[in-house]
Amino acid sequence: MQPRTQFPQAELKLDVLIVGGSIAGLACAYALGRSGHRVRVLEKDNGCQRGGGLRVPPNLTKILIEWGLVEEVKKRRECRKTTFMSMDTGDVLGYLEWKEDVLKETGAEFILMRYEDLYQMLYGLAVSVGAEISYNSTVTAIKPTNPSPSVHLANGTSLTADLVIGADGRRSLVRELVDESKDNGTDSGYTFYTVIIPIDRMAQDPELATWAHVLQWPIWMGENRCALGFPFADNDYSLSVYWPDNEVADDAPEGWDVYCPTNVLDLSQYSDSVRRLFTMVPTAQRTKYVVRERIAEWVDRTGRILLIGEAAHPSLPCSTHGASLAVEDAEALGVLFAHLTTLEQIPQLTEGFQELRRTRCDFIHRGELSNAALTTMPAGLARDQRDAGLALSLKGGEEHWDDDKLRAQWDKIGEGFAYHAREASEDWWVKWGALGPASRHRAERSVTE
Ligand SMILES: Cc1cc2nc3c(=O)[nH]c(=O)nc-3n(C[C@H](O)[C@H](O)[C@H](O)COP(=O)(O)OP(=O)(O)OC[C@H]3O[C@@H](n4cnc5c(N)ncnc54)[C@H](O)[C@@H]3O)c2cc1C
Ligand SMILES: *[C@@H]1O[C@H](CO)[C@@H](O)[C@H](O)[C@H]1NC(C)=O
Ligand SMILES: *[C@@H]1O[C@H](CO)[C@@H](O)[C@H](O)[C@H]1NC(C)=O
Ligand SMILES: *[C@@H]1O[C@H](CO)[C@@H](O)[C@H](O)[C@H]1NC(C)=O
Ligand SMILES: *[C@H]1O[C@H](CO)[C@@H](O)[C@H](O)[C@H]1NC(C)=O
Repeated sequence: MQPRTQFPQAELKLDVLIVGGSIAGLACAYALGRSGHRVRVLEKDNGCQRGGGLRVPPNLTKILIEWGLVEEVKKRRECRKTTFMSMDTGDVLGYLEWKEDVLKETGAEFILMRYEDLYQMLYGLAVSVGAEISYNSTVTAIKPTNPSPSVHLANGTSLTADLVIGADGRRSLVRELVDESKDNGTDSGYTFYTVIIPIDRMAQDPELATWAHVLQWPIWMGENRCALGFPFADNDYSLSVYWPDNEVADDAPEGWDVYCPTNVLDLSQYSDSVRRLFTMVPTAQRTKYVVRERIAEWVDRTGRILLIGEAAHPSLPCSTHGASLAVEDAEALGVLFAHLTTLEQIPQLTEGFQELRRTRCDFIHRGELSNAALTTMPAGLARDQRDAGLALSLKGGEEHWDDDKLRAQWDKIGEGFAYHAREASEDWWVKWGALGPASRHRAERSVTE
């Protein structure tokens, strides 16, 4: 891989500690390290294999290409189409297809890949710019000590840095310090169960074989439940089902580290094909959906402790944009901190980061929630209208899909794909950053929110 080499170097180079070494943490380590900041990542797990498949939308593909990963990206599977099916009958209700010209406008392809592959690419980039990555390193406390914040580890060590970044995911510890509202979230009553199925096994089932190698992600839509599948590697197919959790009595925690057997779930309300697919493997990864109100602050009072990725804006599990928002955050932070000249500027830039990224993340999150609502509608007039809209797509493609509401819905998704994190961040810098550490950011934020 060939990372962009001629990246501008920051005049003032910082010591940065990043808590969490998943997608957000590794991307951020690269984005800051490439402009000369000295970065250390503290990750609690042991760095072994993890996760399943990811859908990588064009905006993320775009950043990966700019980061020099064009060959890696080209190897992946492109995906342009979604088929919508009824969970009750299995009938095809309609299609959504990203046409070549639409994707061209967004600047890159929609691709499918392993979570592990994205992780490895970002790891390679982070190490290439000198980031130090420590595994088996659980952070137990973060303190806004003066003059610079400190991080405490489970083994008793304390470290300080000019800037501490919380990239520690949905159950963020750093957030507990930064967000004074202390919102622990509300259980939505839903869980996502993900299974990874060997494609050669699917191929033995005549009906499932038709999905095994099709580069698209089918969605089965039922009442308060849905299922989404896609092939993401030569022999791996991902299926995630969205599940009303009150049917499984236990209190598993949130996160990607919970597993359960597939045969204890009552799949009677899922279509035959979803049921067969899901139970082809013995174990499912379980991710509980905990709803958090918009997290008020991503930056602590000192301006030196900052949240990014899912720690700042937890999304729906298995969302299309979880990984892309995390990498966009990293790109934005990297662009801003390449302009650093004084320590006093740090709070201005961290505040600026929040200002810049908040609107985008809110927009994407609202879109994802309404897509989820659209695919899990209960029977009734609204669902009939949805299905009638979808049915138009069966009659000759997207051009005929002119139901206003649905069209507007998917147009919004298209807009999301076109966003360019680096350009947006550079624009912000030109407009506000170059003015120096003025207090206008706090003032403006309280006016606009
Ligand atoms: C193991 C794992 C597997 C995943 N698999 C998938 C998948 O298959 N499909 C999908 O769509 N999404 C998956 N995700 C979610 C996906 O990574 C996120 O949606 C998105 O990429 C943004 O993540 P993030 O980096 O902000 O947070 P996360 O990916 O949640 O990462 C947070 C990181 O912080 C570490 N951490 C947390 N607390 C501490 C602490 N106190 N000290 C040190 N380290 C800490 C965690 O171990 C983790 O590595 C997975 C996440 C994880 C952690
Ligand atoms: C983490 O610790 C475990 C147990 O001590 C060890 O087996 C593993 O190799 C360590 N992993 C890393 C990446 O250091
Ligand atoms: C504690 O963990 C940190 C981070 O992995 C490491 O640098 C340090 O050497 C460890 N300290 C002890 C006493 O083991
Ligand atoms: C959140 O959880 C913590 C620790 O479990 C608890 O002390 C706190 O009161 C909770 N906050 C709210 C708002 O429920
Ligand atoms: C990805 O691009 C889409 C549309 O091109 C855009 O709407 C979305 O905001 C982008 N996402 C990020 C995280 O930049």
